[in-house]
Amino acid sequence: MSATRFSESVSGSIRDGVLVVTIDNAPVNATSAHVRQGLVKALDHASAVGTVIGVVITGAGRTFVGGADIREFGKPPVEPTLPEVMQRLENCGKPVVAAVNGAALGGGCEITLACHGRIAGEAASFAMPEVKLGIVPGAGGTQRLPRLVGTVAAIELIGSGRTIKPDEALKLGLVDGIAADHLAAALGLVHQLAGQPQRRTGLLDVHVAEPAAVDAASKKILSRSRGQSAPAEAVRLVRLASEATFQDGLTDERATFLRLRDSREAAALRHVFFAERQAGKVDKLNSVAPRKIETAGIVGTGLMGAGIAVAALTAGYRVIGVEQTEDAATKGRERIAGILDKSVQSGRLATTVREECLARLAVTANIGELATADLVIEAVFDDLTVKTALFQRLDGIVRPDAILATNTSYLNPDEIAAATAHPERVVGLHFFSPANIMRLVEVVDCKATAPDVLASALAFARKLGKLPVVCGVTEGFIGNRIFSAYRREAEFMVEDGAAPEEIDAALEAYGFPMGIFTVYDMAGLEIAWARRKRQAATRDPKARYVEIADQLCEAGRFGRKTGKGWYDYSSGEKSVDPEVAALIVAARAAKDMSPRSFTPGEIVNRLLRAMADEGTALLTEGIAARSSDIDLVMINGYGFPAHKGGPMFAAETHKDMTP
Ligand code: 3H9
Repeated sequence: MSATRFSESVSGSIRDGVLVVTIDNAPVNATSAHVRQGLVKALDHASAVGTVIGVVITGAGRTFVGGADIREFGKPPVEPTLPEVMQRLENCGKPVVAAVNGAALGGGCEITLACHGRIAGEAASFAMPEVKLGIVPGAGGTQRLPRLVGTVAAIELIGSGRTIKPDEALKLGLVDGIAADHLAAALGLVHQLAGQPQRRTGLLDVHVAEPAAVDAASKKILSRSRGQSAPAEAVRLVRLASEATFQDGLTDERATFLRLRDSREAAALRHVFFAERQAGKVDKLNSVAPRKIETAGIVGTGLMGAGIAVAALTAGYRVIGVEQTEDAATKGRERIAGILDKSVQSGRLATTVREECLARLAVTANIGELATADLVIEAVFDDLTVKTALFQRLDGIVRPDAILATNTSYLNPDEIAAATAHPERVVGLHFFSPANIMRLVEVVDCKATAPDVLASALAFARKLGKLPVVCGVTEGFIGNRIFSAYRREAEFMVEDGAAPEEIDAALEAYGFPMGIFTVYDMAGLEIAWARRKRQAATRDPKARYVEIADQLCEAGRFGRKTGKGWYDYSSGEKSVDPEVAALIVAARAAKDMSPRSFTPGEIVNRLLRAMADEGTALLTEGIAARSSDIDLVMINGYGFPAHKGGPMFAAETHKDMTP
């Protein structure tokens, strides 16, 4: 029978007496208004045609259904709503089975829950990622999932947004079966269910788990949610499923969903979602093909180089690590193997993948082996003389079409490029430590970088699973330049009267995992001190300069590793140090400054303003292409809370940026 079109994105055809409904709404089959309308029409059709015994729902392409259409959030509602579609599905008089061909996310997973049966294809996956968007499932997910998988698993899945594969879904009871031919299996299940009372998920009892297990699962989610409200609401709603009627649970869920959808937190997380999809897109590269990269050379296998090597190996690249001596090469290989081992222990890497990675790794003291590399990344000591000498040497070793990347944090990559015979093949790849874990990579488009070199660096970073953000050349690139402004402002405030611990507490209450002075102590104070000393001769003598950090360094207080910094760690715990307080008092007195008090709101406002102002300067100078890129850098590299959207988002959307 020919296909029937129920809406522009939903069509159906009859197979073995079953209406097979396909949702085809590129790119991810989101449940936009025409999908919802088409589904209802398809169900009406199946109910009306006597020869149809049931319905199978599937998705076109790689995705089953990617969830609600996030672009519709904030727009006037269009009927039918997704919860209404779910009611229609669940109450359909004929069996409806989901044939899950790909990702069933959020509202997509909720569609499967409202069906009377679920068959997973081998490429299927399931997740309720709503909390990552600052919302809770809003189409019955919090009430139906615990009825299928139990309260504990539902808390864990909805509270974390974690994606699961078919085998775990089967174990949990989320699906009835896994089949290579999911469509045929779903048709078989419809035939099995036809003529029997419908298996309505909403009518099932929630399996009552041990209260201690429910409490432990809830606590785990809440402990990770750092000031966000969606995970706590998700946990509350799942727990409600075993306490209230199905209808009351649905009503509460809907009200909570609508309230959260319109919250600042959800707006911020939606901004981050779309910002991530924009990142690394460069207009001038639209028709530029990247070069083929199969082998990555990494010069320097210290902490940073080893982390980059692990990221490249696990992404499938062949890696040649280069050290200065055989002994250092052996140590480098051990360091890389050690990181792979840790990944295996933590369950992030399969043992077989570790073996494959090691088989693709060579670490050598012979730099000549880089002749076969398609891309060479230097991760050596951050010193201009060292780096320019290395790049000049690489000129004579690598192939003419090989790309050279510098991982410098603060040096000028244009100066490094200028020292080579072919500056057009030089690009910056600024990784963050630990490079195998941190998602952010600043891809530096240098003065002479060729477009296909930039495109290749972006493609390489993406293949590593990183979030690449393009930036121009400036001291510290996007992140460290904003971080410097942030730190400078924090130090101004200390001089003005705020204690470091007050500033840290205000930042932590806002959502940063750590306040700036705690971060400063963790990273070590000596690197920034050395840089300040280098810059002393060129500093504007009229510009405000706070000497407290220098005085801490002069007293040997380099941070956590020396037991003392802005705080005292000699007891093993961080504590406020009266010596630092005295030093601050003396520094204020030396400048004749009388301290004033600050509220936490004032502290956060002033720091966010400093970050946003520096961000605006980066945009004006053309260093950053879009303000959302700046937000991503600060969120993914510097602990800015994602649920606040980043400093630029905070500044653009709220004049008062108090917590
Ligand atoms: C929800 O369901 C609420 C319900 O409980 C209740 C409702 C009442 N909507 O990521 P990609 C776009 S909340 C609109 O690069 P991939 C995306 O912007 C939703 N657009 O592809 C991009 O556009 P562009 C819960 C969406 O293959 C393009 O699709 N669902 C949506 O790497 C390709 O995206 C989620 O949170 C959407 N839902 O990954 C799932 N999703 O090309 C969110 C994507 O213009 N989505 N777009 O930049 C994902 O996780 C990934 O997109 C997915 C595909 C895994 C699906």
